[in-house]
Amino acid sequence: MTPKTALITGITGQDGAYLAELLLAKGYRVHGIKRRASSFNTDRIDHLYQDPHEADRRLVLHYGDLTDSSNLARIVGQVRPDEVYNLGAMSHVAVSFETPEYTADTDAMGTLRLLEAIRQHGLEKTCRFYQASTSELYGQVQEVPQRETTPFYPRSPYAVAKLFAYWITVNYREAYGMYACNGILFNHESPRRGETFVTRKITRALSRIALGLQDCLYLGNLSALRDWGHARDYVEMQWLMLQQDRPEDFVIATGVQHSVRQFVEMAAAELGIALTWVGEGIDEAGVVASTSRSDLKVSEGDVIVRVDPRYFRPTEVETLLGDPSRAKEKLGWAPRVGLPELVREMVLTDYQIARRDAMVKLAGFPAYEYQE
Ligand code: NDP
Ligand code: GDR
Repeated sequence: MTPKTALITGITGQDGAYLAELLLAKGYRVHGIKRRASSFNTDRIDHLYQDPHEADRRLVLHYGDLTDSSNLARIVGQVRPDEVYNLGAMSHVAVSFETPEYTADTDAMGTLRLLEAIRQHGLEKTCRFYQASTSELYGQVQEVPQRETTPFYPRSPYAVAKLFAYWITVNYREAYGMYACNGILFNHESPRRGETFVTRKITRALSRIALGLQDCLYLGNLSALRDWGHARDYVEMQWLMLQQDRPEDFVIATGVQHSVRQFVEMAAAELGIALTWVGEGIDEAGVVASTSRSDLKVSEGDVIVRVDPRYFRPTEVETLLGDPSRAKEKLGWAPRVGLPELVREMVLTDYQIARRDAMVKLAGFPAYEYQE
């Protein structure tokens, strides 16, 4: 049987890397679109890299961008994929308030450009299309928990752009009979998560604080509630959604909710740091930390977490909780990893990275300091 060919936009991102691994393991030929950057930006997929001079490569990267329709059309025409996974996006909600027009161009128009490229090459009846939709569509929530039928109320330029992408995917399904579907994914994290999303920011910073590389972690809204799952689990569902008899949209979530504050506590506990919260209010919240572990440097009485209003969003999504019943029933899908294991895996990885940085510093070399 001829192996299937997949095209992934956003292959250099968290989900793209896990999905590429999964598809390669299933025998697919995988093509990915990467952006030109002034530095290497393929860290997450370097372990999958195959030299361009190798014959019969199964992973091929193409330079491209979702803002460039001729580029997308050319790649789709060359690759003639059986499946397209549109994971590429300006995916940071807070940053979308800073770059709203670019976000709309990439996340909304980019999706349309990709769908049109498929149609332009006459592939609309053969190529299956997955759109990375998001729980951010629910924004100001209208129903708890959120399911496929819950009305949308987006609260950021990112979410509004993704709303267009959601509906244009539905429209191409209805107008042209395309196998096109939306995965409405709730937050999913991993050691590969970008460093400025709150979970990774927390596990990275607390690990660095524990090793004396950083003094304090500054956060925004500690009360925000999210339904956090593991990215590796969620990409499996992205693939499953394209293997059904007919295209449908699915909510993917764990059905369990925690606050940002609880995430901080869980990560600190993994590191052996005891926290005493001092102040509940938005501006006074802080954390006094102490540790029972002699190998950690945090000392009793250190304030290691503070709230900084610069991380508040002009309009916030306070609470998200998904109902994955439909995915469980129809796709036979259930998340395997719960939050405690996820936090443990992220802390373990970030602690190793921080240890390496501490050794580099000890040897007199400049250590990586960047925080946001
Ligand atoms: P990441 O931010 O880790 O990855 C985004 C990817 O998109 C990167 O490969 C990035 O490239 C690429 N990209 C950004 N802008 C463009 C552009 N203009 N043209 C082409 N590619 C571009 O996101 P995740 O992997 O976490 O998420 C994958 C998708 O799922 C995104 O669409 C996101 O919005 C959506 N989503 C994510 C959820 C989550 O919790 N992770 C939940 C719900 C939806 P580069 O590496 O060069 O920056
Ligand atoms: P989110 O993820 O906005 O849900 O979007 P993020 O981790 O950025 O924020 C989650 C919640 O934590 C609060 N928060 C902070 N967030 C960040 N980034 N930095 C902070 O310092 C901080 N302090 C508190 C936020 O206000 C928010 O309430 C993610 C992205 O992956 C989207 O692409 C995806 O669509 C959604 O998840 C589902």
